[in-house]
Amino acid sequence: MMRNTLTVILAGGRGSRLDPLTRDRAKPAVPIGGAYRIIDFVLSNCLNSGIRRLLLLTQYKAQSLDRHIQLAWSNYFCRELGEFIDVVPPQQRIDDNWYQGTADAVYQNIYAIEPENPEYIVVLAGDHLYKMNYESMVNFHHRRGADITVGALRVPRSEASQFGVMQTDADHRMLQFQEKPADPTPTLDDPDMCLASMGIYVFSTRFLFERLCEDATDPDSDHDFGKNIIPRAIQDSNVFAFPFTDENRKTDAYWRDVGTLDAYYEANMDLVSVDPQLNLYDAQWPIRSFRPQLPPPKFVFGSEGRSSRRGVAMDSIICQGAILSGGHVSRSIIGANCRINSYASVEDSILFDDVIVGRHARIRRAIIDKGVSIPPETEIGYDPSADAARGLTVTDSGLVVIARGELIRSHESV
Ligand code: ADQ
Ligand code: ADP
Repeated sequence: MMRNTLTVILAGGRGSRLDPLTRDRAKPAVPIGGAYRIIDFVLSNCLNSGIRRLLLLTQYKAQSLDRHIQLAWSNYFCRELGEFIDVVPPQQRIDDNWYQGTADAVYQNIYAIEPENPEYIVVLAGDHLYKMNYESMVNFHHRRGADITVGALRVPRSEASQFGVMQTDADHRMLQFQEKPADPTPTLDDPDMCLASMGIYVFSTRFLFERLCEDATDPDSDHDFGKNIIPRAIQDSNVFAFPFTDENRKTDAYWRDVGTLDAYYEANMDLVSVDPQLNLYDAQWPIRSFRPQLPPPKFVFGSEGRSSRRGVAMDSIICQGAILSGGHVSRSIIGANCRINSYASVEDSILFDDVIVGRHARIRRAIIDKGVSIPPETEIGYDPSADAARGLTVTDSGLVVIARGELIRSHESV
């Protein structure tokens, strides 16, 4: 079945709610879990599901993403066997517009899909965290003779307004679909839960092409799957919802759209927790990424005068090339090549690559972007209003974010 399938990954969203992490890079390229980028989860799902033909549609600040795909992913696909992962920026082949909505992004690439002649097209988003076997969803689509199948999971009704919300019959046929409704309709069996669209779809190719061409000439359309294509298809076509469950536990499975800084932070903290919902150490479902040639992480005594202190890390992920020389790290992610110097402490934080934490610096509940240097004695995250006063990003929950290139001065020198 997967041989007859081509996959399109939408990786063009702006991710503005993740600012400043998305100031220089697209959301799918934002680092996560120390050694990964957000897009690695969806691409690992593709590889683990047997998907061999992939188009990745980019649009916004794609340089970092593009480089990551070349380094980490292109080697897995053999063009001579008809396999590929192609990164496609908007090429204005059809008109002078960039991609307008998600449906338009696929429409503008019909010319690249058509010669491949796939029976099914899987459309995915490049910025979700989950583990899913897409083959089960394509099989479900095929067995029901569907035109469209939408990935679905149950979410609390209080959160449902940010999603497409569906009603289905007992055979999962979709009866109703509302894109981001203010007053979402709950499921029949639980008034506190709704069935939400994961924004991932399987289409029968001929059906999709017909609908995209029709939609392209509609001046009233936003050219969006959730707003236009799906609601219209329900009226006259076979549209189904594929329930995404944890196949081992038969429960709702882990899925996150890490749209905000707080959601992004929580997803990282899950990865370092003792019993994570998203397990990176699952040999049955490997999550792959680019592995730079770096020495292993090192933990050493740091010293000052006649005293010394162990470099220690607990409940943390420490990446290649990092050196903890007398610094203490707990419940944190330490990126590649970081340095945590003597008497420094890092708690509940995420450090991207190449961050230097000076002696006696103390960091709590912070996200620190690539290459930032924290001077000795500095405190970050202990007094969020002082952090905001020095121009750092501070979220409502008091999480401090330091952007790339931001110069940090210690409190004393503010
Ligand atoms: P949204 O989350 O609002 O809703 P949307 O902004 O449409 O998602 O983006 C979907 C995906 O496409 C994202 O991965 C984004 O990066 C990418 N994208 C957006 N615009 C693009 C463009 N012009 N070109 C290329 N890529 C683009 C959707 C559905 C909802 C569903 C949620 C689940 O519409 O019904 O509930 O996803 O997250
Ligand atoms: P990543 O941090 O995601 O690994 P890169 O280091 O490749 O990505 O940088 C992504 C983009 O940001 C590149 O276009 C690069 O030129 C730009 N960039 C790098 N460093 C800075 C900086 N200090 N300020 C602004 N832009 C930068």
